[in-house]
Parts: sequence; structure tokens; C-alpha cells
Amino acid sequence: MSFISSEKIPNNVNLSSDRKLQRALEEWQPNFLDWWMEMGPDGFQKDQIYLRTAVSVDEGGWANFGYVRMPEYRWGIFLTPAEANRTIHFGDNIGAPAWNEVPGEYRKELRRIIVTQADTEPASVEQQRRLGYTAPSLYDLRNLFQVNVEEGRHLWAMVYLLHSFFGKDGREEAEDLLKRRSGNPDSPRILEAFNKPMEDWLSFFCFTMFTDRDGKYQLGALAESAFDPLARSTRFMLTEEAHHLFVGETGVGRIIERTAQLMKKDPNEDARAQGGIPLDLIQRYINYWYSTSLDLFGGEDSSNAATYFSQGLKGRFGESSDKRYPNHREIDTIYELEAPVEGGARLEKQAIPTRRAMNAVLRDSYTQDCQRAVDRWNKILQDNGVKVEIRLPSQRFNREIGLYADLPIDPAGNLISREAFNAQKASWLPSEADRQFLKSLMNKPVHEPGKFANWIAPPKRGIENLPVDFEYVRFEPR
Ligand code: BYC
Ligand code: FE
Ligand code: FE
Repeated sequence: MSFISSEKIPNNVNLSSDRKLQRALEEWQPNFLDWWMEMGPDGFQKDQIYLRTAVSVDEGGWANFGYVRMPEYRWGIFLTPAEANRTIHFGDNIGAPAWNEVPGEYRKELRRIIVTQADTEPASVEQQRRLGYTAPSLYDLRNLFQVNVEEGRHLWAMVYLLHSFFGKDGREEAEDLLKRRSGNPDSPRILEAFNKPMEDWLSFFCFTMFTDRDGKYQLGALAESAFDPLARSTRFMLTEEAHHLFVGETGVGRIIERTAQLMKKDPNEDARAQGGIPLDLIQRYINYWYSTSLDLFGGEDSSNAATYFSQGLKGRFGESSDKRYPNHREIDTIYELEAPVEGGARLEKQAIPTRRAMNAVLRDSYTQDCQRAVDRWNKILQDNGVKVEIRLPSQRFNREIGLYADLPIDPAGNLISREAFNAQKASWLPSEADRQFLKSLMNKPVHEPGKFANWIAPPKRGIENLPVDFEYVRFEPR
């Protein structure tokens, strides 16, 4: 089905039947647009972008392609269809009916989870707002904007929940979501990864690979929630998320492919000398964005996580498929890890009750998923005759949250001396020189259809089976 509804806010939640809610959201809409114009993609709001828009949850309805100017994008509210007689399937209340309203006793926790989720969406748009100026191709420029408008829609999805189920304080939270600013010391975004600058395309691809993937796992955990409107919203968001991860994985993959080709071309296998991005630098960016994204899962030992699980607010990724987690209660079970003891002098095996370790469990499934993508990158290197491999660092490396926060731990996961750590830091994490190098490499955009910057390989195919040299962006006369 491909109709665009005539309603101000496209939706499948029967918004017109609730005049008060409809009015509140219609009042929020111009504020959202003001935010979009101020903090959304800088410099490209008048251009025609070949974008997909969700117009319904029917098969294919979420993927309607056509040229739009971004401010005219139809941001809508879509929930996957309700499952009849859905019950809670993990924690202490297994078998009880799922909730269609917010239970008073869990109101605070649910609000907090929804606000935290919501906050990341506009934050990422803010972080990416100047990348359009240095896009390596029209294809990539279009993908950036696709991700941006969909993160905007994810904000809508969460704001609908806040307005619909949390009354006055929900509406206030929705206003605040448009006031906080990524990286602003006075009103920062809630989670740290969303305050980090993102000034080059290697960072963008690492972010969509690693940080959007945290999104996939958090949304997957919330898709299990006993609070049914949250489960149904996040399930629909996940369909869009797949493209963001595709942009990230293939973006890094295409850089790696190009680097390998340039290495083969150079007498000293030096990609940099051929105008490409050297592998060691790519590895440092992977180390940085992966470890920064690991922090988004919260602490390894968390009473919040235990509460969320036992109350049925947040499950594990794939909780409802019995194959992954046969035990949906986890009452007397444990999770083992290496924890720092004696003030960080040593690591020692420790056991945590599984419920308190739910952040670590979710993080582990995330890590496995990342590893699968890294394996595919290594296949690209191998196919191009390069012997070096990309590696994910240990989960303990470069952490700011949880048990390993601020400890001198090397990428292999060993606790080392602070001096040894500082001495090698520049070979493990991006340095100012790396940032400057990328800036000089990516100092101008490529706007000719089918052409790509020298440091990245073209994609295998275009969007929606269109050719790679399709005019994905039509510029207004400048
Ligand atoms: N930064 O019990 P703990 C996405 C705080 S990404 C700053 O260990 P908890 C997207 C925590 O608030 C998905 N603070 O952690 C991607 C707590 O504070 P209080 C986003 C942090 O609460 C790309 C204290 O430390 N969605 O969608 O179990 C583009 C102890 O916390 C951080 C969600 O995150 C941090 N990294 O878990 C666009 C889902 N980590 O109580 C979009 C909703 C922890 O001491 N969020 N703290 O004041 C949650 O489920 C949980 O809040 C967290 C943290 C997983 C984030
Ligand atoms: Fe999102
Ligand atoms: Fe995303």
C-alpha cells in the first residue's frame, strides 16, 4: 500500500480518535521542525533527496521511495500490529497479561527508559549535521540523510509514548528532548557516546556500525517489554535500523576494500601515500567507537538492569525465541567475568547474579554481532591479498562506564601500568594527527553521480536496485 495519509501526522495509532493527544502532538510538531532546521543536516534542507518514507506497517508500506526535501519528510507514528492476548514472558510475572497502560509502580522506570532511548535519536542527528559538506558521493550523502530523517522518526515514536502515556510530565520530557544539545556542556545529551563529536566519514561509518548497533540491541531488548506500546514501537523501529547498520558495515567495508587496493598499488604497501586511509588508523577508529558504544550498555553489575528484567520492562535480545535463552527467570543463576580487585591492581574471576548482569549479557550478544561484521571485513582484506586483520578490542578496553572504567587496560584486555598505557595510547586510539589527516583527506564533497572519493570503494549496487550512478540527490541551484 502506498498512500500518504492526508493527516498532519501520519500514523496507525488512530490519532484522530483522541483529540487531546492529537492536539498535543500537533503542538509539538512545529517545535520539532524548528529543531530540525536549527540542528538537522546543515546546508541541504532545500535539496531533493531520494528517500524512503514509512507510510504504513503493511508489507512494503514502510519503504516508499521518492524525492523529498527533508523538511517536508512525513515523520509518522507507527506501531507493529498488536498481538492478541500477549503475555509477559520473562522475569517475575511470566504468564500475566502484557500491559496496555503504564502500571503506576513502574511509571518512573518506564519513563526513564523511554526518555533515554528518545534522547539518543535527535542527538545522533546533531552529531552528524555537518557531514553533508564532505560526502564522498551522492549515494553516501543520500544514505546519511536517510539515517537522519529516520532517527527523527524514532524521536517521534518515543514522543508519542511520552505524550500518550505519561501526561504532563511526558509532555515536558518531550519539550526537553528538543532542548538538550549534543556536546553542549550546559545541557548535554544523556548518554556519553551521543556527546562525542563526529567530524569525518570514517567516524560516521564507525558510528552507524557500532553505535546504531547498540540501538539494535537496546531496541531488541525493549521489543520484549511487558509494556506493549513500547514493544510495538521499538519493533517497528528495528525494521528501519537495519539500513543504518548496513550503511555502517558497508561504509567501513568499502573503505577497507579501497585501502587494500591502494596498498597493492603502492611499492611500500602504503595506502596513505596513495591518498587512502591506512589500516592502522581504521583500527584505531574501530577501537574507539566500539569501546565507546560498549559503555552504552551500562554497568556490568547493575541493580537497575535487575529491576528492569524482573519487572518485565526490558528483556534480553531474542528473549522470546526459546533457543537463545532457555531460562526466562534467571533466579539462582550467575554470570562470570574478570573483575578488578584491590583497587584495580588485578583482575579476578567473579560471579554476579545473572539478573544484575543483564547489561553484560546484552553487551555479549552485541559483541558477537560486531564480530560477525569484522569477519566479513577481514574476508575483504583476504580477498584483496592483504595479510593484516582487523580486530575487535577486548570489552574491557577504553571503558568509561562500569567495572573497567578508567583502568589502564590494553586492547587484549590485560591490566597494564598507567605509564605503559599512556605510552601506547596513540597507537590504540585516534590521535589529533589522525583527525587532522582525515580532515585533509575529506576536505571536499563529491557531487557527480557515480563518482566516489579516492579513499572509498563504490558500493556493489545502488539503493532499491537503482544504478550506483543514479542521481540520489538533486541540488537546488546554489
Ligand atoms: N552514559 O545501572 P547502570 C540508539 C548511568 S542507542 C552516561 O550501570 P543502567 C541510537 C545510568 O543512567 C540505544 N550515563 O546502567 C544509536 C545510571 O545513572 P544513576 C539507546 C550512563 O541504568 C545511534 C548509572 O550510570 N537506548 O538508539 O542499567 C543513533 C548506573 O547505571 C551510561 C537505550 O539506552 C552512559 N553510557 O543502563 C541513534 C535504552 N550508562 O541511576 C540512536 C534505554 C549508564 O546513577 N536505556 N549510565 O543516575 C537503558 O536501558 C539504560 O538506561 C542504559 C543504562 C542501558 C543506558
Ligand atoms: Fe534510532
Ligand atoms: Fe539508527
